[in-house]
Amino acid sequence: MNNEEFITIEGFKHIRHQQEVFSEEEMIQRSKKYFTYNNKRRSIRDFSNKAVPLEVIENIIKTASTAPSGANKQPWTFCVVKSAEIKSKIRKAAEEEERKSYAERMSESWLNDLKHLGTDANKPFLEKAPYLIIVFKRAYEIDKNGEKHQNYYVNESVGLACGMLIAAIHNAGLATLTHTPSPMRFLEKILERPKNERAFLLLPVGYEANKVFVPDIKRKGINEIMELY
Ligand code: IYR
Repeated sequence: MNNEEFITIEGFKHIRHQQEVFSEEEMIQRSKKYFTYNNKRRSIRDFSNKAVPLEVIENIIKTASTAPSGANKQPWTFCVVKSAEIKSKIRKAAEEEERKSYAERMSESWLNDLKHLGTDANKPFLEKAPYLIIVFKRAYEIDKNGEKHQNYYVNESVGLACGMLIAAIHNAGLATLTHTPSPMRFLEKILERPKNERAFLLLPVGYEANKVFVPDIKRKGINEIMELY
C-alpha cells in the first residue's frame, strides 16, 4: 500500500485515485434509481423556445468532456449556437439536404423503418430550441508550427462523449434529439470550422414544448441485450 499522494512511473507523475464505494444494498438502490431516471429519457421533436442559462449548457458540455478518449486526446469540439441568425442558416441548409435525402437518397426500406417515428424533412426545432450543440470530431490536431498529430479511436471517443452529453442533458431536466442531417458538411462551412474538424452530431437542447407526444416504442428487455457467460 502506497500512502503517497503521487508516484512516478517511467518519469510520468501518477496521482492517487480512490473510487467512492457503496454497500451492496446501496449499490443496488443507486443503480436501480439511475436506470429508472434514464429510462424516462425520450428523443423529442417539439421544443419550447424558453431560455436556458448558458451555465447549464457549460456544465453539460463539461460532463461530456469527462468521457474517456483514445490516448486522452479528447478529440472533440462542442459548438454552441444561440444566435437566431445562425440557427436559421443551419435550419435552411439542413432542410435542403433532408429534402433530398427523403426524396432520393434514402432507400424504400429505410423510409419504411422510419414511418412509425413520424419524421420528415421539416426541422423547425433547429430554430425553436434555445441552443443547438454541434459536436465536431477532430480527425487530427495541428500544432502551432502547422504539423499534424494523430488522434486515435476518434469515432469511439466522440460517440462516448455524446452519450454522456445526452445523459447530462436529461439529468438537467432538459430535452434533446440526436439529429444527423446527412451529409453534414454544411455545418463545417456555416460555423467556419478548421479543416481538422468534421461534424459528428447535431443536438437541439431546451425544454420540451407544452404538450408533446412521442412514438410508443419499447426498449429491449435485459434478456434480449445481455448474455451472461
Ligand atoms: N436524418 C434524417 C433521417 C432519420 C434517420 C434515422 I436512422 C432516424 O432514426 C431518424 C431520422 C432526419 O433527421 O430526419
